[in-house]
Amino acid sequence: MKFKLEVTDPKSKARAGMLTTAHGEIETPIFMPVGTAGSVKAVHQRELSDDIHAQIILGNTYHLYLRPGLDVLEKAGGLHKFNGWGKPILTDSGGYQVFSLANNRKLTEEGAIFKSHIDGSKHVFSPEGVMDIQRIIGADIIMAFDECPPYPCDYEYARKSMELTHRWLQRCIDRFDSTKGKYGYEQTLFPIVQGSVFKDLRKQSAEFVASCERDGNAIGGLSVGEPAEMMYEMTEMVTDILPKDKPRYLMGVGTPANILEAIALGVDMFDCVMPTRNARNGMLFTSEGIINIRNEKWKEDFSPIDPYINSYVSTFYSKAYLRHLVISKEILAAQIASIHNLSFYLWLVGQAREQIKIGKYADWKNLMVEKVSRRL
Ligand code: PRF
Repeated sequence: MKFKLEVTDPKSKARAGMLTTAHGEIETPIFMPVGTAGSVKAVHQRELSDDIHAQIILGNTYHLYLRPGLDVLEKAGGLHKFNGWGKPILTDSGGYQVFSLANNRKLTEEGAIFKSHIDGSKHVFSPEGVMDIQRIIGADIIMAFDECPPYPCDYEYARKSMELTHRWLQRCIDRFDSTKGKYGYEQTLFPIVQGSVFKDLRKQSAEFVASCERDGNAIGGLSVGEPAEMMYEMTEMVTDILPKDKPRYLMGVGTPANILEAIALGVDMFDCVMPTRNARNGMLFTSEGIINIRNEKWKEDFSPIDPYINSYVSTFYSKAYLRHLVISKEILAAQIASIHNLSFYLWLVGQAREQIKIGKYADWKNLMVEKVSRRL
């Protein structure tokens, strides 16, 4: 995998770059729609590429391993062939999902033991196992197996957890580097920085991750309930240490404002369930601010959802019609709202990239954060 850093903003740490994978190029900064079980909820593949202009999507090891399972995925020729998404895919390693979804989970030096949230069956995830699974899924970018400590957590817990994540990372690297992809194309492994909200741990973790010299690096353990200012402070400490010539991925972040702020701190890649999950509850992100479409206020507002977003649904459907669909619990509501919100997120990072390229990101960001955070 290749990363070309194209431009750095003069008044912030924002960067524009180009990531090249076996399944195509990714312009950074980028937002990656979450396709947990191999599908971005309520959105089909042609909408993802042609309407939303997604360049890479996410899958989850935990979900895909449990269902449809590795036999099916391997027989299909990997996830790209199985779901028909021919562009890049990144998979999260499963540790985070085991802790948020599985039952009876237990952590040991070896890995995580858990019971499936689907049928209660017992499973073990180890760093080695999770590398093998992601090889079979066939993601272009695979994530190291880590522990994301809860917030708040005490210093000793965070330190021990970080040290375990580092030992697991070494095991991930050893396994990954001694195996090959199943389908003849290159895959790459991103390590994950942890350390909770403790500065010395974050520094230590970022230095360890940087020393692994992988193609890209991730920042985990943030956006787990800590104040936004703390998240930004930790992010900046870490981006100051991670190599400049490799992409940085801030996992599970966030609101439009969070993304714009983190781009200013030197982050290149993001994923979050927020645009799709909140869409299904009637929350819309627009270039003018945030809308709760269930609100009476939109009942007779026949203006487009967002005239500035160049996806078909954003300009074709009115707020009043979408409100009617949401209130009536029509399936189409989830589809339109999800496509719109994802189109907005991709538009936002695309605008950010343009502003970085003309050297005006910092000032634009300050205006835009205010705008996209407004409640309409
Ligand atoms: N680790 C992994 N996946 C994640 C996180 C993490 O810390 C987060 C934290 N925001 C989201 N997804 N592996």
